[in-house]
Amino acid sequence: MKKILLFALVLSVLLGIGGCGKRGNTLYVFNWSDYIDPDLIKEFERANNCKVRESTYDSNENMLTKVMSSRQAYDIVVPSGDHVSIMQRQNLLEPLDRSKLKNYGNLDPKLLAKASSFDPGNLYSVPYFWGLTGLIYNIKQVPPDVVATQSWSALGDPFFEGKQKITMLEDAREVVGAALIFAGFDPNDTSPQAMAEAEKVLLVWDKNITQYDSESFKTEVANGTTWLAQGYNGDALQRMVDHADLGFYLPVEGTSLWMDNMVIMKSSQNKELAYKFIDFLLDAANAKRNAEYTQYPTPNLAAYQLLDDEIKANLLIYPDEAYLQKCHMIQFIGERAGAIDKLFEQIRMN
Ligand code: N2P
Repeated sequence: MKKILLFALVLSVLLGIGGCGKRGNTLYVFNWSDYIDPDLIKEFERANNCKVRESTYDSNENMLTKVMSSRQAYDIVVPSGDHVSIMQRQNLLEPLDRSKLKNYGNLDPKLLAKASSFDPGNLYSVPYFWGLTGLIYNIKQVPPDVVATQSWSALGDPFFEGKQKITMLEDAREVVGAALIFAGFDPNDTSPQAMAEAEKVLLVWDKNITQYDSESFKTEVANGTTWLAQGYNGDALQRMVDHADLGFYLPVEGTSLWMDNMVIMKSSQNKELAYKFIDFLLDAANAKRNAEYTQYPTPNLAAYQLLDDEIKANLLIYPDEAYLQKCHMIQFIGERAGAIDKLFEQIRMN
């Protein structure tokens, strides 16, 4: 009997099961696609003698469904602000011990104050990137006059009639939000009047939309399958590096503004390593590299200061104050989000 126990013990040590075993060496990160410099992950793995397993998602809705249904215990997830509130209310998030994040002070206090709107006191979340949503197009396919005014109205331009060459994001808050802004409302407004006006706009746009999808535009606008698409600014700018035929603008009427945030899941099996990972990404030099790779605006002030002037002056990444005044943060609106979801479903099913 003793021999069997000893054998089991040796085996479990060899297989790395138990106390400081395999799980202690693997960090499960669930992140948006194209949202981290892969070299940073490799460096973190080397420095901490661990493995980072990253899975990706392309919408908050898909992320939440997976988090709720999967048996996989993720350590770190990167929800947008409204979803930080949703997840916190479902008791999914670990309150953060800031003493474990020595680089926390690198974050911009102004953006932390903004983040307080969805996470009061910044207790559960660490801003990762923020950004804006706009329109990306193929300049060979879309005539200049369609995009000359840089308006959301391009989505309903008669040029696209019967062509089925536009996609919008698979994101109720973004799609209905764009229609609300175009109709002169705040994207957080769910009043019957706002919903009715948004519906009118969406019925026009929808005639030209082939699908509501957050991934396909990344390859299809460049290869000409899609001509115009709603997309997040960093995703669009990443594609423009290799493709001269792409254009992107932030619509003149204004747009939605969001912030995505690192959270540690309450169910995380590896919180110590999770803190190390977050702190590694908060390091100024690392956050700078990550911002250069993703092309999203960084909430890390120390990293921002290290960026080249050319990036800091890029108005598609860091718009000026006048434009930001026209942008609206996608807020947590509780049950009212139901009206937006319903309208989105109705439009995309019709
Ligand atoms: C990254 C998209 C993240 C922005 N591909 C959406 N909040």
